[in-house]
Amino acid sequence: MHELILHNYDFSNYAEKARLALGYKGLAWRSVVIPPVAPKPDLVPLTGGYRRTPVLQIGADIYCDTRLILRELERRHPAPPIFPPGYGGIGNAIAFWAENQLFRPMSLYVSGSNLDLLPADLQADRSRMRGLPVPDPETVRRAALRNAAPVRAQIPLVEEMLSDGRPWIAGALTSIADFAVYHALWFITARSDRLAHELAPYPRIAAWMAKMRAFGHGRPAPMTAPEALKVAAEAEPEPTRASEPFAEDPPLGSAVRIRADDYAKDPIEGELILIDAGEIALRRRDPTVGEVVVHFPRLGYDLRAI
Ligand SMILES: N[C@@H](CCC(=O)N[C@@H](CS)C(=O)NCC(=O)O)C(=O)O
Repeated sequence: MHELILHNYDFSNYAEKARLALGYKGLAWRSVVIPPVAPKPDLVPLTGGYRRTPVLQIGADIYCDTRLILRELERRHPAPPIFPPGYGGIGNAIAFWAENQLFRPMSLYVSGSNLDLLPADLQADRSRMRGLPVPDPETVRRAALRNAAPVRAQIPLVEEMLSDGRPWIAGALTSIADFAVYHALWFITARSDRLAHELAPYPRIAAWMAKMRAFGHGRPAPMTAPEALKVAAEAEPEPTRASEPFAEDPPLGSAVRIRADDYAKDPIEGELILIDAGEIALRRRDPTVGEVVVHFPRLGYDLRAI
C-alpha cells in the first residue's frame, strides 16, 4: 500500500481544502512542498505538464485537481464521508459557486491587499498562467479595490445558508460544500489579518469555520521532491477499474490531449485508459519516473483525441 503524498505549499487555498479533507478523515500523509510559481521541474515529470496546486500522488498514480482528489480520498477511505448519500447534487452546486463566483473576486481582493507579503514573482506568474499581460503593482491594487464589492456582497450568503441553525452548509451532515466554501473564506486571512474585518460581522460563519478548522490536517510528515519522484519511479500504476464512456468519447487506448478549461491550460498527453462520468485517466511514460497514470476530473477539463 503506497503512502498518500500531497504536493502543496502553505498559502494555497486549494491545498488547504485537501489538507483539511486529510484531517477530517484522520489520515497520515507525506507533504512535498512545491514552488508556488512555475517552473515546477520536480512536479511536471509526474503530471506531464499540469502545474496547479495541489496534486495527490499514490505510488505511480497522480491525481490532479481537488475535485478528483477529494473523491479519490473518499473511494479509498470512505469514513467519515465527504459525499454522504443525498448531498452530491446540492454539495457540488454550492462548491461550484464557492470556487468560481465567490473565489475569483476573493483571490483578486485578497492578493492585491497583501501584495507586500507575497512572493515577488507571483503576480507575473499568475498573469502568464492566464495568458494575460503582466500588470504593474498599481493595476493589481486597483483590481483589489474593484473586487471588494463582489466579495462583500457574497459573504452574507454564507451566513444566510447557516441561518436556520443547521450545523453544516448543505444540512445535517458535513459535505463537499463545507470544504469548498471553507477554503475560499480561509484565504481571506491566510496571509495576514488585514481583511479580518470582512468576516467579523458573521457569528454563524465564525462558529462553523472553527468547527472546520478543528478537523486539522491529519498526520503530515515531510518528504523531499526527489524522494517522491523515486517513489513514482519504483512503483507500478494500479490496475484501473472498468470504464463507462459516453458514445462521443475517444476510444480507450487512443492518444489524447487533456487540458483545464479555465486557466493554466497546459496540455497533458497520453493514452486514454479510464473514462467515466467522473474521471479521465491517461497513461504516460516519462524519462524520470517511467510509467505513470495521471487522473483528472471529467468536469472542468477538455479532452480531445490527437
Ligand atoms: N480546480 C483546481 C484549482 C487549483 C488551483 O487553481 N490552485 C491554485 C493554487 S491555490 C494554483 O494552482 N495556482 C497556480 C500554482 O500553484 O501554480 C482544484 O480544485 O485543484
